[in-house]
Amino acid sequence: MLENKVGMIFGVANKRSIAWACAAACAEQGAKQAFTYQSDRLRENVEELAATLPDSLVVPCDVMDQVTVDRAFDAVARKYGKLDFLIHSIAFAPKEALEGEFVTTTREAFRTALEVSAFSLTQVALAASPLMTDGGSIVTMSYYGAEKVVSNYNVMGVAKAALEASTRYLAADLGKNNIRVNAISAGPINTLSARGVKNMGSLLGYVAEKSPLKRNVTADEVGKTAMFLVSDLSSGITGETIYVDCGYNIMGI
Ligand code: 1JT
Repeated sequence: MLENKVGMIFGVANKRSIAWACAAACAEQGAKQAFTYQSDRLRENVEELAATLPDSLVVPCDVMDQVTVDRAFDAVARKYGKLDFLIHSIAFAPKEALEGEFVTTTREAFRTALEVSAFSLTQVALAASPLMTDGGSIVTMSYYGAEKVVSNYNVMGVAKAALEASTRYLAADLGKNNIRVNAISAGPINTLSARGVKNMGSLLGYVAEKSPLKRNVTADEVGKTAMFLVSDLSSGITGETIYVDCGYNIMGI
């Protein structure tokens, strides 16, 4: 399904990362992929994982530093000469911002969360578009806290709302270049990011009980949906937020 396609994956921290599940699903379909890592702390992890896939590339990229973003895309252009898809699976907010009340969010936490988690999509879409000469597909990760209040998710919910709106505006801009932009709204998954969150265990249990499928979604299921969204199977879909949450979002009382 993805033979002769080149992808760029942002957000692998370890083998449990949603970004890694997406990369594995795309690799299974024959894609070649470049991986970015945010800091030296993550370099070895990402290099080890990428080495298990054929013809991969690993490059540093911190979205807070535009120079590193430009360099990462230059490295992809040099190695592959083009880009067909991009998976954006990065978010950050200071730990204090993900507990207590939203009303106490500081200017600094707000700026950081929105810059890393939402603006970065626009940043990488702009850098990717000149390499997507044959059209392309961009996929980002959102969460239900973007549209309904989820206790403790706080400023990340605001950032994900901005991310989902950005998905629509980018889809409108880039559609003329046959570049599609979509978001996956994933149910909660126990990744490294989620690990730092208070009461994640009880949240996972609550969501599993309330969802139609009576379980939590897996990173693998999110990965398969990302593979669909970057493949030609989804050629008519852009600007959407697709739920991969075992149906949780459809439930009322
Ligand atoms: C971040 C973190 C973004 C955790 C995230 C996230 N998107 C989803 N999660 C899991 C989650 C977190 C909370 C939650 C429900 C799900 C942590 C690092 C910063 C970026 O609230 C009940 C807080």
